[in-house]
Order: sequence, then C-alpha cells, then structure tokens
Amino acid sequence: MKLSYLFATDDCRAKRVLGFRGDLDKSCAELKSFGYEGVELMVRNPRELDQAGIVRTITQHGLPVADIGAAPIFGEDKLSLTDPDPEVRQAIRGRLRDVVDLAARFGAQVHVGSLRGRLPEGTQAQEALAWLKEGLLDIAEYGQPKGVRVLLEPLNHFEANVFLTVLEAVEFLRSLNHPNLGILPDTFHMNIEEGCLPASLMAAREYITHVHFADSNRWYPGAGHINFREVLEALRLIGYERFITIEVKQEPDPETAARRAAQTVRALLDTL
Ligand code: LER
Ligand code: MN
Repeated sequence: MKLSYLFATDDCRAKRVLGFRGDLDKSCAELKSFGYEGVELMVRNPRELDQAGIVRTITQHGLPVADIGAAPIFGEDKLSLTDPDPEVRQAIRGRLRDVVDLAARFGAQVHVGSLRGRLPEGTQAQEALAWLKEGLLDIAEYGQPKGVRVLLEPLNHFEANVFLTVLEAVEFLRSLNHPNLGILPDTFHMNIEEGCLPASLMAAREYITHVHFADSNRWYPGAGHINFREVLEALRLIGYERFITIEVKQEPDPETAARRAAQTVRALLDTL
C-alpha cells in the first residue's frame, strides 16, 4: 500500500481544507521528504486552473495523482447531482466531465462525495435518487474510455443523508452494475457510521480502489482512537495494494500533520 496526501488547488477558496495548499512545487518536495509516494488533488473548477503547469510540477516530482475530488463544486458553488433544477444538474455534469478530463491527464480516479447533494424528505426522495443514479452513470460512462474510474464515497450523517455506510454503497453499486463505478471508504466517516470497519472493508472488497485515512477526530492517524492496525490488516487481507490518501485537519500545523500521519501509517505497515 502506498501513501498519498491531499493538495487543494488555487481555485478552492474555503478557509480550511483537509490538506496542503499554496505552493505545489514546495508541497510535493515536502511530501516526498516525509515518505509520500503520491498526491490527491481537490479542485473546484479545472477551467480556472493552469492545468499544464500543475501537470508539469507534479510530473517533475515523479508523484502519481491517485485520485481527484471536487467537493467545493457543492461546498462553494452549490451545485449537486440531486438539485431539483435541471440546469444545475446539467452544469454539474459538465463540471464533472472537466474533472474527469483533468484526471485523465494523470491516470487518476475521480470521487463523488458531498456533491451528491441531499435527498429531500418524502416522496420526492425517489426522484432525487434517480437523478443521482443518472448523474453517476453519466460520469462513469464518460470516464470509462478515458481510463478514469468514478468512486462513490460514503459520508457520515452530518455531511450527507444517503449512502452513509460502505454496505449501502455496495448495494447501490450492485444495483447499478456499471464496471466503471467503485467505492472510496474514508475511515473518518466509517468510524461514525459503521459497526465494524474491517468487516465493511472486506464486504466491499471488489469495489475498493482508493481509501481515505483520518482519525476519529479528523486529525492525522494516531491522534484519535481508530484502530488503524485492524484497518490495514483488513486492506492487506483483501489484497489492496493501491493508494491511501491522508485527508486530515491541518493540526497542529500542516507539516506536523503530514509528517506524523506518514510516520504512524508506515510504522503499522512495517509490522503487518
Ligand atoms: C468530506 O468529508 C470527505 O471526506 C471528502 O473526501 C469528500 O470529497
Ligand atoms: Mn474523504
């Protein structure tokens, strides 16, 4: 298993992000010095980015891009796959295609987290769920010939109201039956929603092609009470060999968070 770290590009305006931001060149150098072997990007609108410059910098450091997320499409621009307005749903599909195109430049995957939006109460929930299915299938179809897999990230109930657990996501993807859709388990969300983290990871084995690590308080692994040893053992048992992105609060400061996360996870991996 390989470690990657989140970097938020300049088009993301949120005050706090769960990764590095700012100077990409310096961040890549620093992450490599801490033992990271890849990065994950968080973007808002790829059209506002100097994509060639980003590709050049990351390539110069020899770091693969494991995955790209685009939570600010919802968090900042308020677009979601379940918006009742068809124009908004059209707009977010266009934006996600741009994210897929950026991912294709790196051979990265793309994940859908909060931008699924929230299902309304009552009878309209089914209609919104159908829009979510359509949106996911649309982006999965678009990504497939480009080699960009699309992953659904289960989120805890404070951040979403559908697909909170890995098992719910498994059932949903089974019903969609699309070969280009997978699941991204995030230990922070799992700790809130799942009964047994290893069991859920094992049940989703065929769908997992990326993973997020954060501890129970969303600090770096080791700062909270998640048993990362049993999580890593489960991942090893299902033959998971891909990237784990550290996606954590930048506390007590960004460098310390990144360094301690790598130290903790590497130490556990070394003794598996
Ligand atoms: C949000 O809580 C999260 O975990 C992100 O990976 C969503 O894109
Ligand atoms: Mn996550």
